[in-house]
Amino acid sequence: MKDVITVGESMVLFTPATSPMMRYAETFSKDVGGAESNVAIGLARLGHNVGWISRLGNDEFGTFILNSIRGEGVDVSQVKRDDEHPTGLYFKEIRHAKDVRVQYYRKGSAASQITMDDIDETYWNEAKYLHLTGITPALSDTAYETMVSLMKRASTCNINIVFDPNLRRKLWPDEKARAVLKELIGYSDFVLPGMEEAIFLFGEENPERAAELFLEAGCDQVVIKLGEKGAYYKSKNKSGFIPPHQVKEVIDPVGAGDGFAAGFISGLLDGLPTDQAVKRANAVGAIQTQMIGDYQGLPDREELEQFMSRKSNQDV
Ligand code: KDG
Repeated sequence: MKDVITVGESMVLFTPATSPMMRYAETFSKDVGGAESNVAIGLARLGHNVGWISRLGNDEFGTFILNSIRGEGVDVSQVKRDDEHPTGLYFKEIRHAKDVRVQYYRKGSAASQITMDDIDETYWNEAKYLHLTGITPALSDTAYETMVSLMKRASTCNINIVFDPNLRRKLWPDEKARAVLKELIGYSDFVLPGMEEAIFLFGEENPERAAELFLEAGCDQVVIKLGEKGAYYKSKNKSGFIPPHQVKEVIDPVGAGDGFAAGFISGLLDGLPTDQAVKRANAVGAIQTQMIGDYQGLPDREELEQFMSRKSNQDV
């Protein structure tokens, strides 16, 4: 039985190697990116039993992604290979830590073709947590319909849905994104938005009031990521601000939210109270920013414990 199942697209990630800007770069480094597989890797590194469901092109890049994620200890036995649709690509320019630009080449990708036939219920319905993000419904109408069916189905089983809105404005129009993400929040147990997503969805800049709006939209618990200010969590009975784990310098912010999700779910799996799970989430998110790559910085248990036991994390 798996602790966590996650479903979503992973892509080959190219990062300019000889200049931060793609137009000047002569060589690129090849890597893997994908919010859901980042979370899966984060959980596997923390010792949890996790499976990632997706579709990949039956191409060299698909094989590269599959081998990389398998090599991180994630179960990829459910991943389908597609002869007709390619693996998606994405490019990441880190001009500096506060100016990271991404370019996707994923329209019509294998993962955008995902349907409920790709998602074996006997595999996922025994897991304790199902992790999903708002990237998948942005990929295609089919992927949106699959998400809705999966979430509706999962909410009738004894499985907790953790949903990260992961707004990607390059993938769909704002109005559609707003309506769909609000709909999916309604099927979720836990929602993990960033403050910018809270503002986008509800036009509310105050985290306490925004959290109420998430609960009104239908989830049981919300944890709003406040970046350098930590996080704010709220359920019907409990709420609180959790201070951040600060780091001296952010090297690459991409993947911090996925680290946060991995840390939070890991805390829940270990039976921690919500405030402690959020504290772990803050720590994993902060550690992930210390290395280039969408998941490379994610810590194992020992690194996490060392980091959390430091009085100050400014020296990391
Ligand atoms: O959260 C990090 C992801 O954004 C990245 O790994 C790539 O999944 C990705 C996306 O859609 O941007």
